[in-house]
Amino acid sequence: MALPNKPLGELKAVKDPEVEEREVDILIVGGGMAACGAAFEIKKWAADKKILLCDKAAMERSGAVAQGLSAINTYIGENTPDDYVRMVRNDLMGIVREDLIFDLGCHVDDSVHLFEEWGLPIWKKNAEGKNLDGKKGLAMGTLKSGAQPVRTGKWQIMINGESYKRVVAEAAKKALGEDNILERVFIVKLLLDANEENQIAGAVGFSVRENKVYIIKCKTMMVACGGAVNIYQPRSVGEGKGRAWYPVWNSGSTYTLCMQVGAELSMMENRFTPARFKDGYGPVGAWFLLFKAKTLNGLGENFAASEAAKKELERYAPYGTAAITPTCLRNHLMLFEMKEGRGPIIMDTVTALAELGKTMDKKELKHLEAEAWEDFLDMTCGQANLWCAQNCEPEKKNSEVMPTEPYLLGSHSGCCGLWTSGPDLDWVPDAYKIKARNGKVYNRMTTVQGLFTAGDGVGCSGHKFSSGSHAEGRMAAKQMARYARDFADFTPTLKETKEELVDIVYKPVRTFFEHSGYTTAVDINPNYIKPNGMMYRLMKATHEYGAGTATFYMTSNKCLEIVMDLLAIMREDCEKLAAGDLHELMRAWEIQHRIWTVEAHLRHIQFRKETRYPGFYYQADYPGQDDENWFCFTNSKYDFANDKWECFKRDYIKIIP
Ligand code: SFD
Ligand code: AMP
Repeated sequence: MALPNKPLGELKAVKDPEVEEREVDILIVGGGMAACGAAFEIKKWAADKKILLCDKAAMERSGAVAQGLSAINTYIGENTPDDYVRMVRNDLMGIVREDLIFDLGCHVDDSVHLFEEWGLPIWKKNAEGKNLDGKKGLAMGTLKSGAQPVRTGKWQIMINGESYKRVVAEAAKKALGEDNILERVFIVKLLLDANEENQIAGAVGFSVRENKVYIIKCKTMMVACGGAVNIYQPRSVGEGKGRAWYPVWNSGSTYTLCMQVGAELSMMENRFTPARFKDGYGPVGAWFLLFKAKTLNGLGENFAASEAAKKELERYAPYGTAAITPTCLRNHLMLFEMKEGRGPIIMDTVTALAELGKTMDKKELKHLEAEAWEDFLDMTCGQANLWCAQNCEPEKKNSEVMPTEPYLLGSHSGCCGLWTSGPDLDWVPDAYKIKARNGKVYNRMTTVQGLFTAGDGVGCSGHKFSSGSHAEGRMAAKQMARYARDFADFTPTLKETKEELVDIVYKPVRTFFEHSGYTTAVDINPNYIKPNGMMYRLMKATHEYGAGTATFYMTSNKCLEIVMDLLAIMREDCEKLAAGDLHELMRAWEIQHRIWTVEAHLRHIQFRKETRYPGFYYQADYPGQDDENWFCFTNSKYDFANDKWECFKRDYIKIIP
């Protein structure tokens, strides 16, 4: 007999799970910032409708904000939505959906005001211009009542955000009601309607805490499962394995779930490889913006201010020469230095803190140092641990910065995702509006009828961050309520039988039971592959051929051809995935979602014959930007029935001058 898969701790899977069938009007998949926004908003517009939210984890600590955050990166405040569009457009090298960005810019602050009302401490400026954090900030009143936030950059404000997600989840749960929420339920697949073409009708998933499959029918649905992490070999290996910057548990479900039912993807070639504190993945924003730190090359030079950097940036005008250098080009400059042998890149924390300290008394200086630690303790505590482990006091010792492995996301400084409808307003071009079969336009609906998304799911926009994702979830919720009302007569009907769906979801468990007795080592078996093994296969392939860190983010036609071949074989072999417990069953589905997502990413890179985002990735056969042929959106659609991908262009339309 083979040894049990995991001797302790995990819940063993059984061959025949219990099945629970539900029918609701509105289904929200995910429990992160966008889904919490939707959960908070929806009852106000659909009090009479049945609503259900499914999160694979526990909402208080799920998704990207699980560890908390130390800043809210999108707060419009004294700025204008037009200017917000210009900032996002420049950062994303020109090709963005200005309708979506403007629309978000008009609503995002309301979410921030709610966060404060719910108890999130937001730093304030006092009359002398000093920073007041924590409860002290409250003395100045709320943002809504006119108090001034502590701006780091033009758009970002500081918070004491260790419990940010708890605060937001609590409000979401209260508004929606615990009875309407299923936590620890992983959604595996979306289901189309049997009668209405291209209409969403439900989803199937399973509990990771009991042997139970959920089959949920709905009239309309939002998928907001965040971005994709661990699709490339992470820089953290060995004892550091498990650390990443973006949330390790977000596995591209948003993109895979939607593309598998035929939803159109957009700008999937775009990725985010953020510069982060090396090995701990600590974000750099507060250091650059709040502490005014500079990065130095290995020779101690402020390379970003050099003539060589200026020349390099001029190649990417007007973006490269704008007042704020786009995120990908900031990376590009770092990589330039490293490739020339002038690495590593160092964040000069010592000088930055010393400079700020010049105008401070002893107590204020201590507080400043505490803030430097709190920045990480609030959102990336592993980085603070690493500083401790390496005897690093940032006022005495500088730290290295390094671009990470690639992540796919649509809410931070990236813009991949689904092609969705813009708002039904007269200034929005028709090409940006998606009509349902009743002829009406539903904001944030994908090209599948009744299927909505938000946050990391909405492509071509970016720079929404936590606040914008929440606001976008609320916007989508309102539209779903409208859809559920407009299609009140629609009864979702599934194509698949209950048995067929259980067979799909529990296939890895059944494969395991059928074959695990064949060998003594449970992970090694000629009849199956474990998700862990598949994960290594995926990471090796993307790392080496798909513009991973192994090649300084460089790929080529030939490399893409090879990785496509490898992905096709992986997809074939996924039929033989085996899972002995419920955690492993989740891993089996996560890896499949990852493989599909990264395939879409690489197909888009293959299609776009230019290098639009130097610093994020390079296509060696097409270096440089080709505005004449590629100043457009690249979209794709997967035809599940015939296993065919189609990649095509859609026009970019400038709305804001
Ligand atoms: O410092 C399934 N982000 C930052 N935003 C800010 O406003 N300020 C910051 O300071 C930011 N920084 C930052 C950020 C993120 C991280 C990880 C760090 C630092 C370390 C970005 C925001 O957090 C991000 O933009 C939003 O959270 C995106 O919201 P959303 O809703 O699109 O994704 P989510 O919150 O990750 O939630 C995803 C949910 O889906 C669930 N899920 N549920 C069911 N079935 C499945 N198959 C599922 N797959 C996933 C998840 O459990 C989760 O609930 S800084 O770097 O700039
Ligand atoms: P990060 O910590 O890198 O995720 O950045 C947080 C916020 O600060 C985002 O809005 C970034 O766009 C912005 N940011 C980070 N670094 C810089 C920089 N060097 N210049 C301007 N903005 C930055």
